[in-house]
Amino acid sequence: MDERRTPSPCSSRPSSPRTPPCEMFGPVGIEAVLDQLRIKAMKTGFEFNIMVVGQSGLGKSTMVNTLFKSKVWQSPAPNLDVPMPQTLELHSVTHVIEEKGLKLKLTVTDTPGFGDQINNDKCWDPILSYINQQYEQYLQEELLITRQRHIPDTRVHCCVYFVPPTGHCLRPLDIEFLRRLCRTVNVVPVIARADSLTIEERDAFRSRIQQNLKNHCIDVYPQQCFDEDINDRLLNSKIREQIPFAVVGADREHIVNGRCVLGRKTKWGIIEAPISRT
Ligand SMILES: Nc1nc2c(ncn2[C@@H]2O[C@H](COP(=O)(O)OP(=O)(O)OP(=O)(O)O)[C@@H](O)[C@H]2O)c(=O)[nH]1
Ligand SMILES: [Mg+2]
Repeated sequence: MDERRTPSPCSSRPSSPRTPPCEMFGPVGIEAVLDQLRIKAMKTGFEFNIMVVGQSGLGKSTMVNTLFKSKVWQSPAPNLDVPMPQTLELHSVTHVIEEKGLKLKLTVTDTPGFGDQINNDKCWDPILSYINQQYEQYLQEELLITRQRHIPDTRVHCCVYFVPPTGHCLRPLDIEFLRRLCRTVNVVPVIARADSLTIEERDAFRSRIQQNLKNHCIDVYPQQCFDEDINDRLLNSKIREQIPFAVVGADREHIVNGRCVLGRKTKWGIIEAPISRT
């Protein structure tokens, strides 16, 4: 049988130097969607905004430097041994991180510590109003008829809440703060300056905090709505067991066995920041 095929529109059209031939676009079908999404996500990149909140002196600014292995916040004279200055106003720093072709625009918002006033009533107001302001700004942009193709996202995606390492339980101020914060944003509570607790103290403190969170209906991240399937449920329940995470911040490097490590020097040795250096 003489099998004559109708030439496809692509093959009949002479390909101009600007239009790539059809095969360059790859397969067209449902199975290509994942690849197309991946290519688009690689091109656009991601935005991630973190905020650190907690009482003054708990190591918020230091932790930001530890997490990103860089001086996101600089001391005024980095070469002299000057300690990190107290954070006096809410401010953000943005870095674009690129790894294996994937771009991440990371914004870290440091906040002044609260809780050192005689009257700490409404000390959450400046932080909550900042978070709500970012939602409002984004919404207003989205509502415009001629909106931008890419709306800059300054909404806080994750708020790390520093709990003081008292070893007892959550203080009434933390409970009040967390109750309000959790209604507005994803909260990840952490036990600050965890090097001041022994392992047993830390574990007992963690279970008391978990109980406090439950009793006061404080819904921290990952909330139940993230348990979409059995795998998510398993992973999230493992995370929930570890919450609040114990953290130790350090922004100095030490020489250990000829190796330069970022860590906190204590009487008993150096606690190394567990993220591998790249
Ligand atoms: N022992 C111990 N000290 C820490 C830790 N993290 C930070 N510090 C020290 O605590 C002091 C205060 O740290 P900062 O990072 O400025 O604390 P902050 O929470 O940003 O303080 P404010 O800006 O006042 O809110 C500094 O001397 C840090 O070196 C930690 O994990 N353990
Ligand atoms: Mg600070």
